[in-house]
Amino acid sequence: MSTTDQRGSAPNPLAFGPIVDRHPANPILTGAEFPREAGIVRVFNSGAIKVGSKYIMACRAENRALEDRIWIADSDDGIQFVPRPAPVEMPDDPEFREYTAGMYYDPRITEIEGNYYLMHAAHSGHTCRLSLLSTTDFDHFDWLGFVSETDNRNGVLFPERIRRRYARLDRPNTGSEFGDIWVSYSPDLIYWGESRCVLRNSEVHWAWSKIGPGAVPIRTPGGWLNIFHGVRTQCKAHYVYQLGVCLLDLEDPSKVIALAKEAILAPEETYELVGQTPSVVFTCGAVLEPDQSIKLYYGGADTVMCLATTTVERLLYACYHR
Ligand code: M1P
Repeated sequence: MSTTDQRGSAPNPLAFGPIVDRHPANPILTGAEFPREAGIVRVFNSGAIKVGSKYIMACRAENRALEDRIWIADSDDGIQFVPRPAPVEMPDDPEFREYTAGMYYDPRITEIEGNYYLMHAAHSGHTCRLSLLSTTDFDHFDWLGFVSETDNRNGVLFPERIRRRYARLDRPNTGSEFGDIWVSYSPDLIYWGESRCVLRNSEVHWAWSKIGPGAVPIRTPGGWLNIFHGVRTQCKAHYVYQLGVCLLDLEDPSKVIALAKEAILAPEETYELVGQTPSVVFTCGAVLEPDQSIKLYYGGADTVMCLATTTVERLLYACYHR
């Protein structure tokens, strides 16, 4: 793919235009659309998947007490989502209750071999670890347990086994590895190891504070497209969250094949700049359509849910040329 056509005249639009387009209906979902009695005031950082012809969103829905709910919303077109009457019933397990005290968030939905898994952050005081739910119907959910030590966040499962093992990306929060994206493997989704660093935040020049995995990786013939978030501290004053993309080796995702130099989405619209946390775009889900277009769902300012569209071709172009 070059920046000009074969005659060397017309510029390639991929070289200059946006890599993703915001949907004109943004924000596509707000707290006001949830049942009033639930007191939901924000919805953001929600996972999404397409099942048959329907779209399912696992919302991070938050009330004024900063209690999060994982709340399923349904859509026929991937744009207008309708929250169900009640949130997902979380595990009635003392270990889960005591650890999280109502703070579980940023669910990513991955389908693997006919089962749907929601990997999410579980918060306790100042630490956070990964937890895993499974479902076959999005009505009943089983809790498989905590699946990381503290302190880890932004876990996302690959949609297929890699070299016969389950694989995930995540982001250790503490220690010398703080702020980098890692890959780990598991024989059973519970016990994880063989961890390797994939991408260091120091390699992403617009995200010098930290980075983290975002949407479920998208398989392409040339590698896994990994849409991630990257954070910089602006004027020592506040964080700015943007989205980036890289391409990972299909058989060994610790190898980065290509990394876009530019962010693909930066907070610029009011609903991304103003809200509970200013200047945040943060993704937990993307849907690949049969025509290779992609619906990229993202939270705006930790307050509302938004949609952007792109294509596999545009993301690959960004990885190699932007
Ligand atoms: O407030 C911005 C984001 O902060 C955290 O991101 P990270 O995991 O990179 O530290 C998360 O709490 C995320 O939900 C939130 O949007």
